[in-house]
Amino acid sequence: MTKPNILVTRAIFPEVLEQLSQHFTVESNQEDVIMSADEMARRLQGKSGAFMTGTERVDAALLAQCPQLKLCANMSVGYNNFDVAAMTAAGVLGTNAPDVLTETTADFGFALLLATARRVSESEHFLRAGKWTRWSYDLFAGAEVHGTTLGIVGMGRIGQAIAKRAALGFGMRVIYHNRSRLDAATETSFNAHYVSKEELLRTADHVMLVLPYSASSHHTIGAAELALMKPTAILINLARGGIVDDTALAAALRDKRIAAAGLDVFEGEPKVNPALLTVPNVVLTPHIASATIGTRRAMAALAVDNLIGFLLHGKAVTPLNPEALKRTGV
Ligand code: 8YV
Repeated sequence: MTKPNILVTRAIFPEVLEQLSQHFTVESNQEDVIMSADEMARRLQGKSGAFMTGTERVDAALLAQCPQLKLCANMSVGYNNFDVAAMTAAGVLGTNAPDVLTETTADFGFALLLATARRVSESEHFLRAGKWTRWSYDLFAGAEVHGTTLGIVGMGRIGQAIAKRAALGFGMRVIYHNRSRLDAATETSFNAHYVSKEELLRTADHVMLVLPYSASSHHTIGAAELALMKPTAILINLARGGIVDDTALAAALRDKRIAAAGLDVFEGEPKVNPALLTVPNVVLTPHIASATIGTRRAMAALAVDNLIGFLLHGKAVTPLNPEALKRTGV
């Protein structure tokens, strides 16, 4: 039997390519060149599957040029890089990588919250610059994390893993806002209280954003929402650029309308709004919330399982749009 052809759009662990090569004829991109849409369409010719990451866009224009394509396996839980409706219309299945990154990403939520509240980056720069000459009572005195109220916007798998850490590890009061309310038993397990977005913003000491990006979550936090937050509050964005209006946030940080922010994702990343680079009360990281070697291996393994499962056995592990298959009769 001839092996199906697939494209791996970005550099990946060599052993992942090796495993894929046992089952597929693989065109890879270990040089990690970021492809234009035209280049990707060209390299997808004759491919029935693609191993992708959150940095590649799949839309109607691309799909129209790739009639053989059957599966796009995203090594990412978020899939706002996929136009799922266009994929369904074209009979192309999408898969994502849920669950395997939940705990690691929740850990990073606390890494960012603690680094921001306790001014880790700012104080380290001060020390490295040779400015530390003596102890003083308020040297880099920051904000408390334990025992405070954490507001979580988006209470999916990662939101719940954060809530568990907050309640059980840091003795925090957890309030949350989500499209749907959790069942009572789950709420009780981390003593979480469902509130409106406005109440959350007004009452939380720290706000963590872990909701998926879509047209309806665009600028969930803008100038009006920032104005509701306490002047002592810290905002953490682990979700996606575009959920926060970065221009409004930079102004709020500059004017101390909120105390600080910890950001792992940015509008238009990898570009970062220059105004955010000039304010000291922000901790900035380059979209690394899921970046441990173990978790990245697990995310890649799930994308591989989806490619093998679907292209060789007709069954994906984590399909996003199974209705796409009705169109192709796969
Ligand atoms: C990925 C992420 O690193 O899974 C997600 O949704 O944001 C990150 O874990 C990124 O999308 C690259 O695929």
